[in-house]
Amino acid sequence: MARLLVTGGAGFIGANFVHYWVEQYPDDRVVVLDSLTYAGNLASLEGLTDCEQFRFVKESIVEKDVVATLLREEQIDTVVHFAAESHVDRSISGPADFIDTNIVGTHNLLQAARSAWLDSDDAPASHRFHHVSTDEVYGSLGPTDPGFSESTPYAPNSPYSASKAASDHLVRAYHHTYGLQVTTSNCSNNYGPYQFPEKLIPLMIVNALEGKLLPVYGDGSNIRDWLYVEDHVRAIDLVLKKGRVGETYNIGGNEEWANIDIVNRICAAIDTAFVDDGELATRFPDAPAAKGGQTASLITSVKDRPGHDWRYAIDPSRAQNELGFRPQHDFAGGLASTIDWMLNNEAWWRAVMDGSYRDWVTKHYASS
Ligand code: NAD
Ligand code: TDX
Repeated sequence: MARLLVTGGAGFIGANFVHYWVEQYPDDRVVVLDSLTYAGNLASLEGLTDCEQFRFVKESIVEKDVVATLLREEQIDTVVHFAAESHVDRSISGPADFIDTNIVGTHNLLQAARSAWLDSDDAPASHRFHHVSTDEVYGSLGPTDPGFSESTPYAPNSPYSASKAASDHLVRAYHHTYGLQVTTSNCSNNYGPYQFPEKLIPLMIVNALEGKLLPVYGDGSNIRDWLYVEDHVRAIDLVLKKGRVGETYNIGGNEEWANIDIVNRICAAIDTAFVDDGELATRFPDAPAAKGGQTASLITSVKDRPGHDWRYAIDPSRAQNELGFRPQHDFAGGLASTIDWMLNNEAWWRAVMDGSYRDWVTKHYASS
């Protein structure tokens, strides 16, 4: 039986990880530590908060003492570290929070883990610190460059990716210097249920349903390698179970798509959904598809993101060969599931976007 501390477990990937873990490993203890920024939602952990193996703690990883106390009190032997400021555009308009959470927060966790696991008489017999990172630390690729491998030099271009790169280096240093048992995964762009509608795919879906413009940065030719979130979560499980301590693993979907192609696919899928289900026109009367129009009419080219990386792609060889990891969802299937999920979970995205779930959080977790 493992005792996990999952930081950022109320965010997009963290929440998917927690749902997966509780179902797969019902005997494990799962403690979520999340400060519930705009991106963290208890609504994403629905059904778990009453579950005995699960505990939610609303605190920040920047609070050193909180983390140290929690590791000891809960006898944590495994940290899975998702908590981060994660949106590139926000890092451009306000980098300071990214430095605090992604760098200082990660360092606090490492310090607390070192103290509880390496410098304590009642340390668990074995431990693991798994750090969830991104392919953006490697910078940008040209059209014919090979995908990022674990030995590709770091070249972060945004304040977000620079802060993640710094955290990766700290994790590595705590292994080499102190012997902390760490692993790191650097993953490509995720999509799927519970993703906050500021990232490309959920934003385009929500805007299409509400008849708002679909803002495509620049000429829309930028390419990302897309992975359905459930596959990322399985990959982390494999790293925890089979990964070599001290190593990093690049995780990708082998699904490279240009932004404009993704937006066009979303538009076409929404047009079809409105034809198939007459009720959608009543639920979303402002959507062009509700009036027999084309969702693609909303696509608008807007000013490019400063320093916009052109292409990301992953060389998945190590994860394939060492962990046996293969994505189970292709992009067509994953995108269709994501659109279905958004259509069936309107209450979730409306609540997280207008912040109304926060009243409930304040009442229940004010003093945790
Ligand atoms: P997210 O923004 O959806 O969620 C982040 C979570 O962290 C939120 O619940 C937020 O409340 C919490 N958080 C933020 N600051 C905190 C703090 N100081 N203390 C405690 N909790 C805090 O992010 P995500 O997309 O789920 O990403 C999770 C991790 O995966 C991040 O580390 C990110 O860098 C990495 N990653 C994301 C992607 C992607 O495509 N989304 C791809 C690769 C790697
Ligand atoms: O409105 C938009 N229009 C647009 O053209 C938005 C929000 C994005 N884009 C473009 C920018 C990117 O080329 O779409 C692409 C994807 O953008 P994001 O969803 O913001 O993701 P990205 O910048 O690629 O970073 C994501 O993947 C790696 C996550 O946000 C990071 O947390 C993760 O590490």
